[in-house]
Amino acid sequence: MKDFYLNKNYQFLKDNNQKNKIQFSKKIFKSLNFSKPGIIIVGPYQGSTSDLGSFNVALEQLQAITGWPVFVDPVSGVLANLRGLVENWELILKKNKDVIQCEQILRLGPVSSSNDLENFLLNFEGLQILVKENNAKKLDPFKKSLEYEFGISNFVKQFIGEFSYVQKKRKPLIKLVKVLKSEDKKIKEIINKELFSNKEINEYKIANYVPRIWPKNYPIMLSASSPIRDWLTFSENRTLTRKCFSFRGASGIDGTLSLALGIARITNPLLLVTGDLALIHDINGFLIENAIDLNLTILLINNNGGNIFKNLYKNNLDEKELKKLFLMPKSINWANIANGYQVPYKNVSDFNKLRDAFDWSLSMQKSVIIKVDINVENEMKERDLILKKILND
Ligand SMILES: Cc1ncc(C[n+]2csc(CCOP(=O)(O)OP(=O)(O)O)c2C)c(N)n1
Repeated sequence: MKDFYLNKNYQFLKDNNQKNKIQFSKKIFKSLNFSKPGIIIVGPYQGSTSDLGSFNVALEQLQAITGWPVFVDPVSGVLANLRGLVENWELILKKNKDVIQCEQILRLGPVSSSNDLENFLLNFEGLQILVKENNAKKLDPFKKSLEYEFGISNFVKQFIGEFSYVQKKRKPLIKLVKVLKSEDKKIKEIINKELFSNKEINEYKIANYVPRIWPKNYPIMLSASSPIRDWLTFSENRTLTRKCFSFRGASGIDGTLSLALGIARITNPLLLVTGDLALIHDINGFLIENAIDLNLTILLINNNGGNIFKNLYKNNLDEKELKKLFLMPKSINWANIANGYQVPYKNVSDFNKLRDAFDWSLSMQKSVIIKVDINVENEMKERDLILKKILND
């Protein structure tokens, strides 16, 4: 009797749900107007690895028939040769989001970890459509979008089916791309000039420089906290030539080393870029079977604690509160820690030496730690300076 009712309930819900979904999809298709300007924003890729190829094919088709600009996350899985990519899109949003004149946004996947993007999406008055890779859960934290859960490949298939031949033809890039590319170029010039005016290592410089010197088809994993945010702001899409991994949100900083070691078992040589708290939190990952023999280079950004909070909360908390609650600085002897786990270790103080250290680690073909110490005061000063230059240009 109980089974009968459960079964009946389930059937009932399923039918109704499916009907709603079909109607909803049609509503989505009708609301978008591909002959008007729009943008495509791609967040971290959450689909299955085996679907990544078709994901990129569908995205390429969508871009071709719209001519829209594309903003992508470092871990979006998008290929570097996609037409319409804007490199410094987050800095453009920070500088002047009003250059983005359009009434529709097509979003793929979750929102990237960017306050500027969040503000932009929150205040955007036009239509937002969010395409999820086979994910039935609500994904839009701002609740401003229509969500489509069957993935971009199905979205494009259904869409193209509804289109006339003329609408399906490849379009030239829309005017907005030109506007954004010219902003992009100005920012690029400042980054190139300022970033390498001295050889001192800073965190935001790492985000721009490391993907230039780590071979461009070798994978990278970015830990949560500053690395994923800095790479979004400063890496200028240089992660897109390779596989790039990260995890964020609820997963936080736990399991950083273990995840990197797991990835390195499948694809290597892998570079893990991590903060000091994230690495120490999961340092026992080295005790997992043959971990130290895996081909993993760990770039340890030692800024003595959770420095992200200094950037996020510098206006909300005083120094003492910040230190006690968030920075949690530790006196760690990293050479001894590395030695304890039998992991080769190097401390590096400038970008030339970092390049040499990568060569050294690649020749080792084992887990190694390369530590760079960050002068936090200097980092914050230089970061403010370069941002000012970009925003006032
Ligand atoms: C398991 C877990 N605990 C706590 C947090 C909160 N948290 C977010 S970032 C962060 C600091 C990370 O510090 P670090 O790895 O040194 O990177 P940095 O902030 O210096 O870039 C902390 C503690 C979290 N995300 N996950």
